[in-house]
Amino acid sequence: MKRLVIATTNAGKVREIVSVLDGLEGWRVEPLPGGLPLADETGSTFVDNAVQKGEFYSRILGPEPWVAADDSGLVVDALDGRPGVFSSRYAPNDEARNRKLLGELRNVAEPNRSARFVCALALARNGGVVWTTEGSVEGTIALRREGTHGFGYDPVFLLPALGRTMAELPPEAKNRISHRGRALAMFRAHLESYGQESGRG
Ligand code: ITT
Repeated sequence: MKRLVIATTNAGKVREIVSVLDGLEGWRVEPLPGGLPLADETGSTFVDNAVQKGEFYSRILGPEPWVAADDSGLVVDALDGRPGVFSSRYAPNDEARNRKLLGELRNVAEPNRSARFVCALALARNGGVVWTTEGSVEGTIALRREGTHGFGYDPVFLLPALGRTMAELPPEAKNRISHRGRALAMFRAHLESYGQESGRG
């Protein structure tokens, strides 16, 4: 069995990643051990930051386990792409982040509230990234928070085709259409090919 450590400190991400990678043949999926330092996130793209996290945690965890790192966030067109790679640093917690976002968009009319979630994933081992992928999903910023599922900006991210926010979708439905779900589908397929190879450790 190969070990895959999910290198994120975000419990919402862990739930989604574990649920999509569940039952992956040849792999044992594990959370990040507690008490580790936090990786720097100084890149200007989601992929850059996922690579930084992957390199950092796979160096700390040593040569054996594989490491999956996730950098993700919300890109709002009316804010010239903000909060983008600064999504987690936009305000101190989810509630404050959503309040600040709705405040910044107070005077922005519905046709101009377009946005997307982006998720970059990096697969790393022994300090080096071996593969990356990215997924995204288009939506708009709702006028108010709706829904209790998910995490982060989900209550304010409206999926126009469904007429619901991401937080109104049950977890399986979010995983089918979300930025992370899309990136994870490719990630899972990639891991399946590694899992079938024998003798690669
Ligand atoms: P790690 O770096 O340890 O993975 P983090 O939460 O700091 O944890 P990021 O730097 O990638 O992760 O920040 C992502 C931000 O974007 C964070 O504020 C999330 O709440 C938000 N975000 C990411 N994916 C999301 C999703 O599926 N739904 C809602 N918000 C999301």
